[in-house]
Amino acid sequence: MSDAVSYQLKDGVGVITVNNPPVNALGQAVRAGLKEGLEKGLADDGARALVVIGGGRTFPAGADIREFGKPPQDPSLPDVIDAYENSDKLVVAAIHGTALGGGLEVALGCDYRVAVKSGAVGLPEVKLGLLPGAGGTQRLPRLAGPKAALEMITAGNPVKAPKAQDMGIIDAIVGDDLEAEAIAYAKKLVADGAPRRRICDMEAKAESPSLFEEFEKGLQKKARGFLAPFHCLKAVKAAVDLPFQDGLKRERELFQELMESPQSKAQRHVFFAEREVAKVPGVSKDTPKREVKKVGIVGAGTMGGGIAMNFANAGIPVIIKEVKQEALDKGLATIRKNYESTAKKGRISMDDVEKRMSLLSGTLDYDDFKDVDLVIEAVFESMDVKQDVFETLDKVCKQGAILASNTSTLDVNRIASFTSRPEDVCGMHFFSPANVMKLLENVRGDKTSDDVVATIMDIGKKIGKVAVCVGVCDGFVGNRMLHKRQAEAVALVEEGASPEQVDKVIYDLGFPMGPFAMSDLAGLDIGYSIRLERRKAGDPDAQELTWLDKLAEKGRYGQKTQAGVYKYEEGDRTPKPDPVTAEVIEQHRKDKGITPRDVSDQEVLERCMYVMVNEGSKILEEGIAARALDVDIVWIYGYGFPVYRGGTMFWADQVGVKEIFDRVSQFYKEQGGEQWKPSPLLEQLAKEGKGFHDAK
Ligand code: 3H9
Repeated sequence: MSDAVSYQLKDGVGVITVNNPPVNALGQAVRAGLKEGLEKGLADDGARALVVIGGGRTFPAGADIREFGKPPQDPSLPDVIDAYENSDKLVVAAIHGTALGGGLEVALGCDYRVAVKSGAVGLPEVKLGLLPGAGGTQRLPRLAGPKAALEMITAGNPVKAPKAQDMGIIDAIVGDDLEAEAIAYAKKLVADGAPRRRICDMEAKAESPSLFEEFEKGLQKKARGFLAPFHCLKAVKAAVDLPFQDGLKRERELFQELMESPQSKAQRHVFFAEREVAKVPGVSKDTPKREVKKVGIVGAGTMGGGIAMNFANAGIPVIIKEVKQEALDKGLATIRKNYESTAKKGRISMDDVEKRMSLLSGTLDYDDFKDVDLVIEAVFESMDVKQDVFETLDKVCKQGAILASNTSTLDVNRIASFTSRPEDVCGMHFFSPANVMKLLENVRGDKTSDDVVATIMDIGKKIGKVAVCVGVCDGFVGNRMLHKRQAEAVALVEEGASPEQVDKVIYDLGFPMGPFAMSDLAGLDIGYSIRLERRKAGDPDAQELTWLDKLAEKGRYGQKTQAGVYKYEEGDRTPKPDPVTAEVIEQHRKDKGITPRDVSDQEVLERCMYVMVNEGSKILEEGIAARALDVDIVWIYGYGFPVYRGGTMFWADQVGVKEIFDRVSQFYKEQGGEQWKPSPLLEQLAKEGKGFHDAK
């Protein structure tokens, strides 16, 4: 037998154990081993029943995703499961860890399922742009009912064992000595003469006649743009409408369609990219990490407070420094309010609120930072203010403390130069709201030491962020690209497009909102004050007032003043077109002597998106991001880039780098501007017929 699966007779029961670390994925060797294990068990006269179990940390967590897209190798997972379902001996699946995807499908091919209390089951294929393709869409509705199956399969979230037991998926929760408990359970079933329980013999009955129609309506809102959830729905419907074997056939067809779709390729890319970003070039598993037992935060404003919550949530004590008692009290009160509102929604208990609040303390005195291991500065974006803060931190913080800035635009190398220990200084750029947004751009300065980088990447994971390591430049990866898109969006409107048109094109691509709805959300005053600073500093690109600046000058700051690019009804965040904006734009065009022209949606798409790809390419060239996948993850977790398009650079590869290079070159010829100067990397890849993800 292969090493990946072993068979042993124990106490009259044949035990088939999967051993394929880290997650017992069902690759070819495991599938072959499972089949062989079953054959051995059936041939073993001493085995009255069989148990399937995962060795190590989990029951199989699914098919081996790395095999997808390669030629299929026998035996197929559906065939293996079919063999278990039709075995002559009763089979019990013994679950611990996470029985996911194909793993749960194997368990559904067994007669009974037992699990330890901490175990979980789920069909997360939808998150990879797929559907459960080894009978999951046909067996789960028969076992748990179509409604519950629809919910589990279209959302893809795991369900803890006790809930799974309530749903009928798990037959019994057993003690932690899982193997012994499962053997005992199997023996008892045999002794009691328990019947075989093939799920394929059961019937799936829709709970209501309009179940699928109503569910689809909900999906249209929740899963806009995604293909897989709708295919999942069709497959589950087949479990109700068709006999088992026909349903399996339908499931296979739908699965194949998804497997070949660009969406699934993109979502699988995101799955691996999300894990790969944690591996920072030059930093290995052996790079030492510093211990972070206590964190100091400078600034109790919206950002500082949000950052503090992340650490308290992870059980790490935080001390927050403010200048005035009033600001400190206000900051802590806001944090409490946020926690209480989460508790009201039932997501945490009031006990949790108190536990987390007890980890937070405030101070007006930097001396209280003497014992912190990490400081994150979240004060006003001004180099002078940062200088003050970092000079002080340098004086008060202990040797070895990490000094991080949450700056989104300022030069981290300059900030480091204000201290006598630039090797301990880095950026930790959180995204607003900092307690919600998953992205963390960890900025490595020229002198930041490797162990500091290793530590902040590790801390990012501990506080539940997706941390991406980036280099120093204006706006780092995300905002640097965003600024290019924003400038292009503003220019498109100046030339003749409407803000609604630009927003619709970007929304239709799958973003949660377009550039102008986003400006209204962030506040037009923010961009306006950044441009004022730049104007003062003599930046030639910021000398003229844009039409957005003119709106801001009228006090139209966006959602917070119920008027910005759009207008907003009281208590409603839906943007509505506003004639005032149209007038401001018209006057602006007149002032500049511009005759508006028709701008096509295709031009909006190309200019807003290709300018970002060109900038992303420059970011790669300069080594600000190490790999294209880092840029992808920044855009997915920081700006809502549609997951099913795989991130900016993955999307560019799917569109075709050559096509993008040609258009970028043309825009450069027609309009000039640094933003359209083709990046040499873009040009090189276009010439070689490669994509960003082929480049090393
Ligand atoms: C499926 O089953 C299709 C079937 O319906 C039909 C077939 C016909 N394959 O996440 P971690 C790697 S689709 C290959 O850091 P954790 C992962 O890349 C599948 N590799 O650990 C990483 O590698 P590295 C449905 C996999 O403890 C390492 O394992 N199943 C797979 O934070 C550790 O992973 C899923 O979608 C895989 N299936 O979380 C489950 N899974 O160390 C996907 C993991 O080189 N997996 N790896 O970076 C997960 O959700 C999490 O990995 C899990 C553990 C919760 C299991």
